[in-house]
Amino acid sequence: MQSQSKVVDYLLETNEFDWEIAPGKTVKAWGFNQQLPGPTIKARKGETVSIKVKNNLQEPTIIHWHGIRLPAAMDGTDSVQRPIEPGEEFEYRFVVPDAGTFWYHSHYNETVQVEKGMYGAIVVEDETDPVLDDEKVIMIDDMKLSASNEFTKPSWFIPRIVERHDGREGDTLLINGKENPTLEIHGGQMERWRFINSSSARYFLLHFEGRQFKIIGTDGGLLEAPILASEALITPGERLDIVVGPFEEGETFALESLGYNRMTFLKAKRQTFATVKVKEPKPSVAFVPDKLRTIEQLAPHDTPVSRKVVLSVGPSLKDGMNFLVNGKMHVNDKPVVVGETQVWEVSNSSMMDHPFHLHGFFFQVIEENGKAPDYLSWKDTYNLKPRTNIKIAWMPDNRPGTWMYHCHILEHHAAGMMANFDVIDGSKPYEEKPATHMHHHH
Ligand SMILES: [Cu+2]
Repeated sequence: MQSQSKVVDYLLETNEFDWEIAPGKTVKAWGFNQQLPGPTIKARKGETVSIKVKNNLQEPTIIHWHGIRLPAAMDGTDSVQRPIEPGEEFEYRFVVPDAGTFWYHSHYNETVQVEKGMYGAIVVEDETDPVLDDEKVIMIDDMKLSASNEFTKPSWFIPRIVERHDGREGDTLLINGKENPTLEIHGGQMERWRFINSSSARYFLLHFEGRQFKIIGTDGGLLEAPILASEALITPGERLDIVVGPFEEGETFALESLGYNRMTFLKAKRQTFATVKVKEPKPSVAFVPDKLRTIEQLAPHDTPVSRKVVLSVGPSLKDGMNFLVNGKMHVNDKPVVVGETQVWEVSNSSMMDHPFHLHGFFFQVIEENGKAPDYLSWKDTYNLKPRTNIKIAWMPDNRPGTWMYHCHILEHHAAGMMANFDVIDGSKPYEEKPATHMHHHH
């Protein structure tokens, strides 16, 4: 048993640095400790993590710990802290209460900072994890680069509204910061692969040229039972833990994304992100049980709805299109009370997909378009197809403060599809906040 009081220390220094994404192809990345992705933060469930962030960029930053159920003050948004100015240091300190795959990324000027590489993985382990022969963290990203490998923003109206509408997608496809890397696995062995979609807007429809794998976990840790699949959608912000193998020595196949139509102007096609090579065989100790854990349902699917959240788009003369929550941009939503189960209906009335992300809490999807889901899971990011509505249940536990939800297509978030709300202690008086402050960094 690990001690509950153990503290795991990290120092993350943000910098601009040269990063070679392929032989002879170097970008001016922004990131942590001159690595892309940044260092993987590793801890065991229940440990305390102390992460000092030293900002060596020429502009402020804030770091968000996506999926960690931490205190509001540590969430890393400009609603709960002052930005970390150039030259400043800020210590994030929190307990990691859940095992699973999480990630950290800039939450300030994020359409620029995340695109340039300001992200990394967080892996929290527990003794109840299934035993595999090895594991890999696989961070999916893409970059939109000019012919001279520079990050540029479209300046003309039409390309600008395409990027605002679709989100920023690029032709430079990255796995762990590299173009078409080789992933190796021993013949006869089984590994846990922890996928994290850290791209601005790319929908990743995982496929291994038809080979089957087992899905064992989602955003909030293990499922109740493994699910056999040959493809799985991972939208921006989401995580998916799978078990791959065993394969035969000498096998080579693509880690690819099938085309997923999310109703963008630019259409997605089938693309290879990495190549998997199977090396000489080794004995296996892997064991994936049929029962991984129990997930209690938070609320029956016919529970009355306590709040409606409508994601939509509206016209904008200046920008072509605005992205809205309940008809407005950058919203302050009503508070929720500690200990009161929330059942929200989240609907997408637009004609494109949006991955809905709730900060700081996991939810269960208890209904989608009127039907109970096939299986329960803990989620913090869930994709809504056009004209779809979901019912989610979640519990605001005793972590009062200001939180937020937003679309995880970063350009949609920046264009208004976000809301702040408070979690409040019901025994104390609540003071309404003044009108929303805007979060624009142009
Ligand atoms: Cu969106």
